[in-house]
Amino acid sequence: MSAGPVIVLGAGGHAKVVIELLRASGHEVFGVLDADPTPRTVVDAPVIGDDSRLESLKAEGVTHAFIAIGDNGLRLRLGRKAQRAGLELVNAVSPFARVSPSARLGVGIAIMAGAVINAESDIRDLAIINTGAVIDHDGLICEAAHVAPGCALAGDVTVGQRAFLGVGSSVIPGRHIGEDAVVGAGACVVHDIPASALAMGVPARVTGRV
Ligand code: JB2
Repeated sequence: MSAGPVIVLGAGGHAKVVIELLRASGHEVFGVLDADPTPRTVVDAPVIGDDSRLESLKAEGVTHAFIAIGDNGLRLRLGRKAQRAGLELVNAVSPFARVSPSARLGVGIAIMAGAVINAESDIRDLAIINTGAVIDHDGLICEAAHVAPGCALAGDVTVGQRAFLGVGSSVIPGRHIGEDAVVGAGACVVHDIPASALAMGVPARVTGRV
């Protein structure tokens, strides 16, 4: 399914994965904008400038954008900026992810290979469901949250806006992760985690604020 030419923001590691996902779904990647506009390629896509190009891209026939930046706050801000410039945010969903037909997806979302999103889950704008992560039924992943590779979220888990769940972490059913919270790699969340908390370990304990 092709939605028209896509501009990708960000030229780092995340962008490499995203560009390959977009191509695998039939999208044409027009080019990449990065804070460092030095001409180069990212998995063969050319860096064509920085964000000052955003406003003029519609006139060049670009219709869609994808924000391929891991920083959750920045991704959310740039996503809204691209929308204000008249670009639609496209989703980058691996053909090897399994997304339930009853799941709801926002826009600007990355869902990597091996991810599983089960029934009636709600994945909001600009979230990342990374490689091999599992969101069981009725999950709510809020705007610009990032569920890192290999995470396992049981049913009814909520992840707040811009929160980050580190690689291989897990969450028992029904727990809430507050907005902007960070859960360390391999942690096991058995209690709710407050907003902006840093939580680590098994079971996860709040060790500070981010
Ligand atoms: O305001 C900006 C901006 N700020 C930084 N606009 C644009 N268009 N680009 C910006 N950047 C660029 O984002 C930097 O110049 C850099 O090229 C890129 C970030 O690359 P980096 O490799 O540091 O991180 P990443 O966001 O691609 O990947 C992180 O998040 C992923 C989800 C890493 O932690 C990865 O390991 C992770 N898989």
